[in-house]
Amino acid sequence: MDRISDVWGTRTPFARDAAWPVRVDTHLDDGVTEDDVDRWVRSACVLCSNGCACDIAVSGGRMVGVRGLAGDVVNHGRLGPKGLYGSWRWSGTDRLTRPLVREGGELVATDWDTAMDRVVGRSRHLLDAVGPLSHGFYTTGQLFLEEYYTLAVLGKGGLGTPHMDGNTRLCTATAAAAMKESFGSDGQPGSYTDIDSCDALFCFGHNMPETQTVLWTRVLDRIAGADPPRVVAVDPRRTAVAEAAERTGGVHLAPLPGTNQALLNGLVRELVVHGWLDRAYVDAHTLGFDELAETVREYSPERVAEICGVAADDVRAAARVFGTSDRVLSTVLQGFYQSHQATAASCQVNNLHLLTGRIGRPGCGVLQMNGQPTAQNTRECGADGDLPGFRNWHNPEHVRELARLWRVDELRIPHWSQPTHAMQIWRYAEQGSIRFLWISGTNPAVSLPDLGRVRDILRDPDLFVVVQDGFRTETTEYADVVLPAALWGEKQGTYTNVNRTVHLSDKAVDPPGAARSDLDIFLDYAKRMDLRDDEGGPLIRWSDPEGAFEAWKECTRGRLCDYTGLSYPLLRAGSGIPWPCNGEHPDGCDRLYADGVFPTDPEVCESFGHDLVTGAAFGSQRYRAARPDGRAFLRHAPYIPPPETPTAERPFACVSGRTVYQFHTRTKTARSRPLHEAAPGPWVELSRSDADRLGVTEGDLVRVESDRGALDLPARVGRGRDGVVFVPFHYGYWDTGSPSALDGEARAANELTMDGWDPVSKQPYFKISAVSVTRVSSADGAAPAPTTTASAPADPAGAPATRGVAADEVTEDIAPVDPPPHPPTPRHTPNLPHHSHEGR
Ligand SMILES: Nc1nc2c(c(=O)[nH]1)N[C@H]1C(S)=C(S)[C@@H](COP(=O)(O)OP(=O)(O)OC[C@H]3O[C@@H](n4cnc5c(=O)[nH]c(N)nc54)[C@H](O)[C@@H]3O)O[C@H]1N2
Ligand SMILES: Nc1nc2c(c(=O)[nH]1)N[C@H]1C(S)=C(S)[C@@H](COP(=O)(O)OP(=O)(O)OC[C@H]3O[C@@H](n4cnc5c(=O)[nH]c(N)nc54)[C@H](O)[C@@H]3O)O[C@H]1N2
Ligand code: SF4
Ligand SMILES: [Mo]
Repeated sequence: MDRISDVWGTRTPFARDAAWPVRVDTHLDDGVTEDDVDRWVRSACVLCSNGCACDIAVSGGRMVGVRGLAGDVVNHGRLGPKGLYGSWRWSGTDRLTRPLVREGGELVATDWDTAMDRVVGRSRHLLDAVGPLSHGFYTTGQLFLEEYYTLAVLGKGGLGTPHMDGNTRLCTATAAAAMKESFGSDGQPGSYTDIDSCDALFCFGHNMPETQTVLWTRVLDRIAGADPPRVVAVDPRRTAVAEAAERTGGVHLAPLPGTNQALLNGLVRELVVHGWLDRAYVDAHTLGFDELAETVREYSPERVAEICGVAADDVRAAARVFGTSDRVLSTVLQGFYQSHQATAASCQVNNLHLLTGRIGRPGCGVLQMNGQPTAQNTRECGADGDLPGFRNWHNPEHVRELARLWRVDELRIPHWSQPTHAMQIWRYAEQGSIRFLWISGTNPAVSLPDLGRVRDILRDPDLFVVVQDGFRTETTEYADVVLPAALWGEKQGTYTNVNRTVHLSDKAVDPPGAARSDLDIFLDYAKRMDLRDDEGGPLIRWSDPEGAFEAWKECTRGRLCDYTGLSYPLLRAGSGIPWPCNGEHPDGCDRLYADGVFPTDPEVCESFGHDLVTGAAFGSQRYRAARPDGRAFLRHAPYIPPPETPTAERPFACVSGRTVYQFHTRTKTARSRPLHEAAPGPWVELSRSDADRLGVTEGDLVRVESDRGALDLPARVGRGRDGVVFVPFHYGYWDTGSPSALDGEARAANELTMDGWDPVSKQPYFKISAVSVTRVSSADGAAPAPTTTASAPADPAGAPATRGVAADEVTEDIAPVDPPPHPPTPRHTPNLPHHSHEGR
């Protein structure tokens, strides 16, 4: 198979409630056969949150291929283009193999002692002179659980700085926030197995076909089978979800960027007006119905149509699909999380399910999606602003639990104010109160909004910058110290995907040169800093991944994310296992909240909630007074226009996002030839009639300009809605030979984006910039945008078809074994008080 042209591979249709057939996808390096493989090493892909299990082929001490794991609950053997080509084919290329330190303005190679002496020297000096608030840690959603937990303990229990967050703030902060607001805690209610049973699938701002390709394969196989689900797409672009909506008798709603809350208020209103409600469920298991009904009253389909730029009848039709289908599954991602009123709109999706009682049973689920492969663990482990184990920083008993576990004074653990979110960490660095910034596993010089400002902050000589990565990136070029990290396949650890499934990834090969795992780097720092507990022993008492995992299990005991029933041998034996997994539920739990009891009890919950418009925290007293007692919250908010809307001068709304072949800032996928060649450079997508009006034809160079910056990009005359342009955010500067836009041509989408964020989740707005678009010069060929995806040209003959080459072929083995059974859905979610809501 050519899996560049055929992104989702061969159909294996299945009927509702049947088992999704197995299809094992294998890709080996050109010229390598299965006979050449010395060992297959158990792992899971780390190029998105789907968490597809795989085995890594090792030959002669090198990774030479991957094979999907037939018996895994997540992928039933399948892999997508990034999993097949992106996770390993860069190995042996220009990796960082030695630490680098800045000497006379230049980065020069050195040994670990010299590099760590500089890190520890600056750290000690600042702790003595200024205190822990001088330190900031900006991590990722791409390390392993053991690494995050170690980082969280050293930062929160050791140094005592509240300035810890991840790029997960840019990614899944809203998923966590929406679940905390509605259900009382982070933790995915639904399951991927809901795809097997649903009658309708709603994708809210989620281009699943390109960003969770294997999950979409499961959807396509349902659509191809008996009793297919109807699909509803909520996206201004004509994605493959929108095409599926047309094929299945569903609806494509293409709202103007930033108007989701108006649309969702309209959908909620339709449910109320038509009585498509489960009153018994609402009465027994929720709070806030009257306030919600009052808030949505004024969002008639006509008013929504006017605000969102959609047809009123389409709003009615979409609501009818939701209201009248037996089982509905919803997914939510960046078209909501990175847009305006992110948390408010994502909570409305939860409301659609709570109002209709469509939660906690097969085919009925909400997937508040993640993006990055291990973002779930950043949040669980508290390497971001959260406290480990979904603990509530506002609850003194939760803080005391951690203090006991870590044997430190509870006052050492920062909980005296709201944790510092990523954008605020960068602000403190800009203002000079943070003077030590340790960046691990992320490339902010491409991925943060308003890049001109980010470069200014990183360039400040008073800010000591440590960057820990496997490659030189745009960001390493601003570092004082660069630490070479081992990557996937070169280290051991676990991670958890969107639907709570935990996988173990074993070490397949040695890291290149002197590169070390992030775990070893953090442990080394803790040791050199001599971080101790109050008993005088070392604060961190583990020295390898399994030891860290065992320590983490204790931290989760009795919490919703209970890992105590898991172990490395158990995870290595079969497939991934979804938490909670403990003595009572040794096989894990497929979905949560089957009994309609939610973790909203004040002693259990992760947050006391917020006003969705201002972000004001409700606080313990008000929360307790509401007597949630295990009921979910129906949160509500009016629609408010986005901070930036098109004007006469900047008449287009610009959204940024992804293409199937590239991952983020391309540090891996640009080094994989098949993926690089499928989408080798940036472009801007215009609708056909906008292009006509501007006199632009396919491939013409156009200038896209916002109040922050300008990009000159080749135009794809595409299929999106009028008034909206799309720019992929993947393309930075390292492969142009210059590390930043300063000495090269600007091409990163984040030259355009703004410094602003959602009031509750603090997630930045990447999907709402007002821009002007002007023609610069004529085409020399089509834009370098793929033709297989949402970026396909309006005129199918307008650009050469995206395809792979024979050397990159993939083998598919269809139905070699029976599919794995679904994990069990327990009647009660472990560790929650068993409230009875009868007779309330
Ligand atoms: N191929 C690939 N896959 C990936 C990644 C990758 O880089 N490449 N990254 C992973 C990560 S970390 C993440 S977070 C996910 C992201 O996965 P997605 O959220 O699916 O990806 P995006 O392209 O960022 O945005 C999705 C859609 O939001 C739409 N949109 C923009 N503004 C609005 C709006 O105001 N309202 C609505 N309703 N829709 C809007 C866009 O048109 C776009 O099609 O993907 C993961 N998977
Ligand atoms: N305009 C715009 N901007 C966006 C988005 C958007 O849609 N539009 N999306 C946002 C989202 S959702 C995300 S998730 C971010 C992603 O943004 P980034 O996190 O900056 O993107 P990556 O390219 O994945 O950077 C990860 C870095 O970690 C390194 N790395 C990988 N594995 C390891 C490891 O095991 N250890 C260490 N130490 N390093 C490792 C990689 O080489 C790479 O340099 O971008 C955000 N920015
Ligand atoms: S869907 Fe995600 S996890 Fe699965 S193979 Fe593709 S990139 Fe990897
Ligand atoms: Mo993300």
